[in-house]
Amino acid sequence: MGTYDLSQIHHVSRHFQIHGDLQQVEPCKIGHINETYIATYNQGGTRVRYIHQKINTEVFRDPAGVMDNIERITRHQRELLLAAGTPDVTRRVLTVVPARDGVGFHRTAEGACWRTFVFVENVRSYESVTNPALASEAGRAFGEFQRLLSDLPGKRLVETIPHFHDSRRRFDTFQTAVDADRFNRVQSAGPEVQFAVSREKIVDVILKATARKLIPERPTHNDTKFNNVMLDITTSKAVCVVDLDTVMPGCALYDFGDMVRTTTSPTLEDELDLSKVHVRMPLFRALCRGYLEATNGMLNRHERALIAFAGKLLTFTIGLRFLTDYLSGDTYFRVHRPGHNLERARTQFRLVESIEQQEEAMQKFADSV
Ligand code: GN1
Ligand code: MG
Repeated sequence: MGTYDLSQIHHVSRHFQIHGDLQQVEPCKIGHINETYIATYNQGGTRVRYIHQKINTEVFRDPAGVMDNIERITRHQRELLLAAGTPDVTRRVLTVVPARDGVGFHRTAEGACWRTFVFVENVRSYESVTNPALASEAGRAFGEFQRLLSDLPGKRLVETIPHFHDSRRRFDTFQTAVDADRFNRVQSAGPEVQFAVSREKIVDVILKATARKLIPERPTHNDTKFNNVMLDITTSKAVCVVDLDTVMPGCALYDFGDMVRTTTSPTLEDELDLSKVHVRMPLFRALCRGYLEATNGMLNRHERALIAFAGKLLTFTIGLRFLTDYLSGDTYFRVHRPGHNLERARTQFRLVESIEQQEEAMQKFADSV
């Protein structure tokens, strides 16, 4: 990010249906893909804030499809919450602020795509989880998110990144990057490459169950990192879920798996001290209970039987993506230092090992909820 241009944001902001004077802009550094800014406006003497976000169109090649999905799902969730009499609905679901021409995003003369959301006040996110109550909130938030989409009317959602969680493809892309070794980095990633190759067989398990229709397709979030849950600053209760670009047809287990990856270890995803990286069972239990209670019987028995496995698979697959990006010259995930993607991969793989050690106990707990 680094280079942001206030006058550019001023210019962009004028294209949205906002009735106020822009006073201040702050870049928000969370997230590896899009550029996000928090903008403060004076609206009739009151301070109001909005999010302006530049969509990474290298990653999201169909921004109109992305925004169409987001407008549909947020509208549906808002209607359900309103019908249930839920208070504070503009904090519970993101609100898209359309461009002046009524479209969900604005394309600049240079081709950049920007969108705007109402800023949700008095919330914060965390990069890691410190106690079971927070893990439970994560499970509840994403579980409820999935449940509120289970009866989404209308056509199938757009696949905003085709094959996003296709672990077989992710593995094959990794293999191709190893074989090509365009950046001469395979040698520096010996143990990680070895690790990935030795786990190849896990990549087909959920895909096979899906192909056999044992596991259904559902509208899912697909990027259920803990920092995508906004928690109330005062109560620490989950308020809403953000980062909706990858909401599309998917598998509930992938969402759960990414929650395991990002809530059960005390560490960040790029922790260097691998001795600290491990699954804390009390956090897993809290997460799992929160999620299963919020989805409220929605999952079938095949999905439920793969709860712990999903944690392992997702952690492995994200590790594989970091490793592949390292081997391919760091073009996808934003890096903050040389070797960053390799470090991230190493941390994910350490967590995979920890899940392997506790997988049986994790699944046993899931079966008991
Ligand atoms: C990316 O941008 P961010 O941090 O929300 C990535 C996820 C990864 C995650 C790893 C569209 O998400 O799939 O799990 O990094 N999003 C995309 O931290 O690729
Ligand atoms: Mg994301």
